[in-house]
Amino acid sequence: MIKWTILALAVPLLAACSGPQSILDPAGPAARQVATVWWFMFGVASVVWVGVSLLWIYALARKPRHTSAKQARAINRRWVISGGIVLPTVSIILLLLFGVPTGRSMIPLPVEGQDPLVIEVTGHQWWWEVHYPESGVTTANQFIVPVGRPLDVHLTSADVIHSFWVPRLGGKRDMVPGRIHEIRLEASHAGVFRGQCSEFCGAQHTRMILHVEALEPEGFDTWLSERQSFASPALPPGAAGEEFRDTCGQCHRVAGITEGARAPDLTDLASRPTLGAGTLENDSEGLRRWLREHQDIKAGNAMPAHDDIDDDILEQIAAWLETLAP
Ligand code: HEC
Ligand SMILES: [Cu+2]
Repeated sequence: MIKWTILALAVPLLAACSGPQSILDPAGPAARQVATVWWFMFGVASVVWVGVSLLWIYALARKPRHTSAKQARAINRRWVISGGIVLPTVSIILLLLFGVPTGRSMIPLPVEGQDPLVIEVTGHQWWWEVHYPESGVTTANQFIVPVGRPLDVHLTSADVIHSFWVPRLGGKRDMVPGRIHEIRLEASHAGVFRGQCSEFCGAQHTRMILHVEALEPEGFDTWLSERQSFASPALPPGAAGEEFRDTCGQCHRVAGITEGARAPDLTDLASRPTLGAGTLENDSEGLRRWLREHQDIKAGNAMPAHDDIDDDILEQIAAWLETLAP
């Protein structure tokens, strides 16, 4: 019995503390503070739970004592004042002492000697647009950042309210149409993390996943400059090229080729790990499945089914899309 109880208690502790999306496995200063607040609250709640349980057992076990009505009133008053006023006041002050600096660390205030990198992220139903204004680079569904540099993330939405949250980097913020919210984050070591839209935004809200990758500063500079200097390969000749320019290009941008602005920028498509915001692996099979079956796989997404396009034309477009990698 005891063995099973210990095992049952151990499972959540072992299972939930690591992983690409765990707040208990922080990968940056803001996230570390959030985790500290969490552990503090967990500790206090555990003490309260044990304390209340002990009092409860004591109350059940002790012999009833006879008190006069006056004494009973005094005891009641003592409980109301200590449990109803003193205890909450002290706990809330303690929580604020932890919570306020944590919230403050995610506000993009100017800090001497720091040069934050601005990244603009726009939520769409149901994908992420990611833009680096200083270098003019745009990508989608991936958030690539340098290690050790503060990031000022400017958040907005093109349609409904979404919410940006990369638990291992720090707290979340809503993305509201017509407004720009800012949050300061930082990655303290290289690695792959995961973000997820955290405000219900429609049928495919669960398939709005953000691939987050922190690179060492040199690696990040290379990543950016490769994209700045990349010349997109020419469209396939003939009908396939025309189809892409006239249909797909209405929504999708490919630098130097099409200027669509309603859908993920495809300029560095082949270098991205997933398709449809984390829906499919971006490999040769995944790409072809996306082009043919995306309305079955991610029903209702804003890309119309293209059943009218011949298989061999779509195949030529797919083969060309696979060359879009700096
Ligand atoms: C009406 C606008 C529209 C048209 C036309 C359109 N798309 Fe899309 N496309 C989208 C949207 C919106 C998404 C994102 C869907 C999502 O993930 O929710 C998308 C996603 C994609 C993706 C995955 C991108 C990624 O990073 O996940 C590829 C590849 C793609 N489209 C290729 C094409 C091709 C090829 C054509 C032409 C045959 C085309 N699209 C036509 C709107 C469009
Ligand atoms: Cu959402």
